Amino acid sequence: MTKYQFPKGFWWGSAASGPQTEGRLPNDGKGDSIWDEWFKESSERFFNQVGPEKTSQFLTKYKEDIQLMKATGHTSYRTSIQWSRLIPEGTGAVNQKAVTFYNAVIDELLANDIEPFINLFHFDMPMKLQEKGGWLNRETVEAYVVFAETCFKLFGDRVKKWFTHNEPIVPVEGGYLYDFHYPNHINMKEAVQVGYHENLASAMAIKAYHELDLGGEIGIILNLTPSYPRDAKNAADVKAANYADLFFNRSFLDPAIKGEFPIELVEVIGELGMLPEIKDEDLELIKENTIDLLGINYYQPRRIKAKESAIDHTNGPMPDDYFDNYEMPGRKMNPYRGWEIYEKGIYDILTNVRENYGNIRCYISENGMGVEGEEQYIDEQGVIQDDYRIEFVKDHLKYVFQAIQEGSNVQGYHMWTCMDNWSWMNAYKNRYGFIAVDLDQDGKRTIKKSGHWFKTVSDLNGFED
Ligand code: BGP
Repeated sequence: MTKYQFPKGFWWGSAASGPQTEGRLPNDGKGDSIWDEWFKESSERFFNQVGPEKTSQFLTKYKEDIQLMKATGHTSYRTSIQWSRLIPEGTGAVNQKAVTFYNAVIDELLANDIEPFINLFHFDMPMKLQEKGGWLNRETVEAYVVFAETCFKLFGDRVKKWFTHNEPIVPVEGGYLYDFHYPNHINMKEAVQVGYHENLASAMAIKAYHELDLGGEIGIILNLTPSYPRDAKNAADVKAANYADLFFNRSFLDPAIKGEFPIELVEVIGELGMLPEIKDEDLELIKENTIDLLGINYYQPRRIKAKESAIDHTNGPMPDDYFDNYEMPGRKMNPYRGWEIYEKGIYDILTNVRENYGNIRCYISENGMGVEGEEQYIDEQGVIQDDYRIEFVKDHLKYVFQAIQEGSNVQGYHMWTCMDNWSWMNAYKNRYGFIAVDLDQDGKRTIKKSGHWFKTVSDLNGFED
């Protein structure tokens, strides 16, 4: 027994996504997603102008990579099926090369006792659908359900953990509010419609999955960012934090688990005259098709104070009209990513899910630390001595452990990420992996100290201090 001994069968692994790892090959049949298009249009917006085709070559190196997963103690691994690889136009013909590839990955994982967790949408809208409005257009919802069903039918005999979306609030924020995803609009009314359609698409995919009766589970992966008021005794700060929680967490958490949008959120959007277009039967469908399993991504807390700065009317209403972000003095930072490190946040999320969301089965689906310039920590054996990452994971796992002691229904921990991968606009700036990828040596892989450490944690199902 170790000091922090996790429940038997706890899932140890990591998460990644198709668009961030696979890469492209000539004649692989993949269609463009918004990332391929955006890079073509504006490569200067990507760190060192490295684009999505230069990802970690999982497409060709998956066998080697799965051996490395084994060597780093993985019992499970999450990736996503790229919609634009499987159905290049977004609707219509299925790309048989993609079917062969995903089948091979799934079979290889299972042959190595690593359970595949498969996500369906990881920010990667097929360009053909984006041209018609992407998530703004209800036809995309219908197309997504066909994509989801195609995946369930092709791979559902072996894949027993499915997720409808990864961080669905992020395409809302990035694409329609804060300009870090294509199509780079800043328009809250559109943001609301996009978020609504993602919620609806999720419920419809859940319905389709359950109807197929394939004997697995389906859920959603949410980045739950706890909103802490500057001063818990200051009513205006608390109110502001509540708004941030409604906009960025509960907009997906409530419908996913309770089947309903929070009334306060509906009220505030209604006051703005921005309620989405819905069809009569939608809300009942959302009500009846909730998740089996919740994935929780946690990186950083959100610190909030009452609105003090002037409201910026340039782009019409914005969520930020209701709160200001607060830079807490003395906060611990990851300077590379500019994110606060607050380990207890993971415990607060798990407690919230336990107390207010029926203690639904859940797991930590992402947590991690992106660091720039890790080459400086390479020792004589060529291994990156990333003790800071080990500390980071340990300190979070201790809080996961505490939540379990208090009754949280948390089933596992997945690190972001397995091997260094392409982080959207940040490309390869910050490295997150248990395994280093050397882009100058054809993507050569080397397990970092943290990867070796994680193997011992998985083997012992826990760790000492
Ligand atoms: C999450 C995403 C991942 C991953 C990670 C790291 O929000 O689900 O795709 O990229 O964050 O963040 P970043 O890549 O922005 O540094």
